[in-house]
Parts: sequence; structure tokens; C-alpha cells
Amino acid sequence: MDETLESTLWNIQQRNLGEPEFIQSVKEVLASVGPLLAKYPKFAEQKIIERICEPERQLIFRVPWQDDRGEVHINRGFRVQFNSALGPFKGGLRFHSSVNLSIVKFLGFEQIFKNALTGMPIGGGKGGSDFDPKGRSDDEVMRFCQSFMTELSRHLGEYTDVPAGDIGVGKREIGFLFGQYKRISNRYESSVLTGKGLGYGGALVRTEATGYGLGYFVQQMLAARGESLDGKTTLVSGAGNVAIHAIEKVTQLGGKVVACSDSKGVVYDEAGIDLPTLKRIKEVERLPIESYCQSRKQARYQAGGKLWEIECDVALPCATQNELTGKDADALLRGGCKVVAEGANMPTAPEGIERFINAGIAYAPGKAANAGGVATSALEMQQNASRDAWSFEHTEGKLAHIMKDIHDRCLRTADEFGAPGNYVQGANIEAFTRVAGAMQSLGLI
Ligand code: NDP
Ligand code: 2IT
Repeated sequence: MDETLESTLWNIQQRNLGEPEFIQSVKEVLASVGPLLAKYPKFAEQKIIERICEPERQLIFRVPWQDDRGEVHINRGFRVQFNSALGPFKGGLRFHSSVNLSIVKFLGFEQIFKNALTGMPIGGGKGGSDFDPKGRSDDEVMRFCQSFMTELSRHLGEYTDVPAGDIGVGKREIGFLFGQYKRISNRYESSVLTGKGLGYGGALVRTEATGYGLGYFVQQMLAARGESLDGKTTLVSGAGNVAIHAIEKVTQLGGKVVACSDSKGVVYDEAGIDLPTLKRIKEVERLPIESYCQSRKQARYQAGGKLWEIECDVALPCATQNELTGKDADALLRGGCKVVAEGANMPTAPEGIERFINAGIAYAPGKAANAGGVATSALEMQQNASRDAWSFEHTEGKLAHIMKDIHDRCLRTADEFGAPGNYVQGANIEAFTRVAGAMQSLGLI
């Protein structure tokens, strides 16, 4: 990073003390855009970086609710409306005990660039709460969602801000949130939320989209090296929405996923992860992954567990930020891993990214590789706007096309800016150019 960018970063750090995840995500982008700023000095003159790094609006609010025994709980709600130069703020809601302003800001910041890469008319934002749905009854989750939406609703709208799911927020939560929005606004405004159920305005493929899109992206990464997923041993971390559908698509494309994980431990199944068993445990019974071994006798469970020490060709981190450390990256490289693509947002710590890039393996950041989820959310908005519903095949075809397009543009831009094969540089420069261009056209906003 050159001196001017270093000093810009220092100022951003001083303005956002105590927000390590946010600063980490800013640093990664700033470390990439030097060559772009050299080519277009106007971006610096117009202080585009300083503007992009400052959210348009940040909301923090109280969420009071009562559990089944009548006890009162107070959680904190967040929505960071980061950048709407390309369209209404768009990005998920995360419900997890670890959620704080730094995490919501890093997610919102990443979302700006991811959404730009999709080529669709969506700005970037993110939200959530430190509420933990684990172990809560459906009624408790409903009461929480209703209270959360009672405040958030006044800041949303199909042309303003359109949330969706993320960790801890799936179809159940989106249903409760949409119900409350409809009640408060007195409007059946379908595209105010995406990831809806199919019975009330949801779109086919949205549930599968992030994991499927990741599978298509990996297919392109391998194709660029003259290879395919056929027979490739693959590791997937997590066992949630993204992980499950990544496992499904990689398996369909010929790969063999031998291990996955949750926050408690790792499951290794030499015969390949059995999807019906995994889906039943995680989606229906909502149990820890350990119970997978009760149905698959040859499978092994390790509490805690060192997923990335298992030998593999392809590694797909699909759980959470900074789950893959520098040491984990060393272990993957020792084990022969040639492709890493991120289903989660910022799952690889900076030391890990450095190891992958120095080793010359194919490494794709989440903002490119997991963009299929939000892209399909934009397709859901399109269907809602035209009161139409597309078939699974048609929508999946569009998703595959979008992922190939993102992949190819990242590589082309990386080439153009003298960093062949570097998906981080390619994604950041490509996305930054698009957002900055729109901001220039819109005047000083
Ligand atoms: P889910 O809630 O469906 O699943 C999350 C999975 O990650 C669970 O298996 C969970 O384990 C595990 N996990 C969560 N937090 C931790 C942690 N602190 N340590 C270890 N494991 C953890 O979420 P998603 O699958 O939707 O999201 C996964 C990742 O993908 C996130 O980074 C999210 O931001 C990103 N993403 C999601 C998109 C979407 O469309 N849903 C789109 C693009 C990115 P356990 O069950 O034990 O909690
Ligand atoms: O990180 C993400 O891209 C998401 N959680 C999905 C966002 C969306 O609006 O579909």
C-alpha cells in the first residue's frame, strides 16, 4: 500500500476505534486499489475512498421481547445502510450472539462490492442482532422478530432497503419479519425482503443460491486451470444454508465432499457426506452435527476438530469470519489443496490469504465466490416487481451465467492491472470501479 493510502487507512482506523473486523475488510480493499487510483486520480481528488468507507446511515436500536416463561429480554438491533449508489441498500440480517457494530459494518462494507460484482441494481447494507435463536421456541423467535421489525420497518422499503437472511436467519425468521412488516405498513410489498417462502412471494433457487453459486464459481476456477471438479476431494466448513448447498452442488458437479463442521466439531465421512442425513439433522431437527454419526456408522466425529488438516484438493470455508487462520492455510497447502473459495464472508484471516497468494493456488474471496445468494435475491426482486415466478431451471441457468460472468471479469481485471490469477485484486478493482463510477455520476453524495 502506498503512503497516501496508508494515511487514509490510518484516518479511517482513528474514526472507527474498536472495530477490528471492519478495519480488516477496509484494509483488504485499500490494499488492492492502488493501481486503480494511479490510473484515475479523480477518485482520490473526489475523496471516493473516504466516502465509500463512511456508511450513509447506521441504525442501532433496542429490541425488547418476552420468552415463553414471561421473562423480559433486551437485545440490540443493527442496520448499517452503507452505500446506495447502485440501488437500494441490500444485504442480509444476522442473528448470532457475537453480532456487534464492527461485524455488521464489515459485512455491510463487503456487501457493497459483492453487490456491484453481480452487475445488478443493488446497493450494500447489512444488519442483525445479538439475539441467539438456538434453543428458542418458534413462538419466542416470532416474538423477537416482531419486535425487531417493529423498529426496523420504518427504515425499509423496496426502493430504500431490502434485507434477507444470513447466519441464524432463514425462511422461518424471514416469514415472521415479513408478516410484521406487512402488518405495520399495511402494504403487501413483496420485495421489501428476499429469501421469502415459496407460498408468499419467494423465488425458486434463492435457498440454494449461495452454495450452488459457489459450486459454479469453483467449477470456473478449475476450468481456468484446465481442470474439473471430477473426483476432487473437497472440505466444506459449516453445516448451514451455504455449506449444505455447496456440498450438494459440488457433489452434482463430480466432486467428493468428505468433511464438514459446525461450531462444535467436525464430521469426516470417507464415503462422502450424505446429504439427506445432513439436511435432516441441521434443517429439520436443528441438532449439532455430532448426531450425523448415529446414521452413518463409518463416519467419525471430532469435537472442536481440525477440519483444515484433512488432505484435500478443494477447500470451501462456509461458516464465519476469520475461521481459517494462517496456520490452517499452512495445513491446507501441506495437504495438497489447490483451490480455496469462500462461501462465508471474510472467513480467511489476512495471514491465510497471504499464504494462499504466495503459494500461487487459486484463491477466491467471498465477495466474488458467494455473490450468487444476493444475485438471486435480486432475481427474486425482479420476479416480485413483475408479479412473475420463474422455473427452477430458468433461474438456476441465470445463476450459473452470473457466476461465470463474475469469475471471468475478476480474472480479466486482474490481468489488466498486472496481477494475473489474483481474484482478490480482480474483484476489488472491478467492484470499486463500478461503485466509484456511479458515485461520480450522482454528484457529491
Ligand atoms: P447458517 O446459520 O445457516 O449456518 C451457519 C453455519 O456456520 C452453522 O453450521 C454454524 O454452526 C456455523 N457457525 C456459525 N458461527 C460460527 C462460529 N462462530 N464458529 C464456528 N462455526 C460457526 O448461516 P449461512 O449458511 O447462511 O451463512 C454462513 C456464512 O455464509 C456466513 O459467513 C454468511 O455471512 C455467509 N453468506 C451467507 C449467504 C446466504 O445467502 N445465507 C450469502 C453469502 C454469504 P452452528 O450450527 O453450530 O451454529
Ligand atoms: O452475505 C450475503 O450476501 C447475504 N447474506 C445475502 C444477502 C441478500 O440480500 O440476499
